[in-house]
Amino acid sequence: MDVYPTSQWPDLIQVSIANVLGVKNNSLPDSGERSDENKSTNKLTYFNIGCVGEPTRYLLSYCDIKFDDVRLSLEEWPKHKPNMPMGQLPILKIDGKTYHQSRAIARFIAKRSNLYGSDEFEAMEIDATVDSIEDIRQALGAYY
Ligand SMILES: N[C@@H](CCC(=O)N[C@@H](CS)C(=O)NCC(=O)O)C(=O)O
Repeated sequence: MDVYPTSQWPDLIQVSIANVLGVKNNSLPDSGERSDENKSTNKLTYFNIGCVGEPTRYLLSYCDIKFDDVRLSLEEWPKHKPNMPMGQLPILKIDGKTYHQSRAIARFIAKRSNLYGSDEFEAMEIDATVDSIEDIRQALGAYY
């Protein structure tokens, strides 16, 4: 396994973003496959920050999937926390059913929108890119 020194992280982030954009250019979403999402009531609940909720907001917007963008304040969070899966956000409600874990949600949307590669190998590369970004995000979190 490659171990990248921290000095290379900005380059890695750029490569990761380029990979994601490359995937996007190779398989633009087909609006016919998104009719379910557009008809249903999708509600994404997260805090008013980017962090792990923003990729899902971005994906839903990019794929023209309508959704309610609910942003809880830190003051109202304690009353919601006990009712959340794992006591955390984000959650995505689709037709009244609650789904959680940001990357599981993002992968679901990507699969439904033909943004998850053309075969299992491309999907693995996409997974690796997402997991690398998560590794970097967690490492950077140590500084905040
Ligand atoms: N693995 C989870 C992590 C979710 C997570 O860490 N959520 C944080 C906000 S970034 C949270 O809900 N914090 C409030 C709390 O734990 O009380 C995911 O990716 O969805």
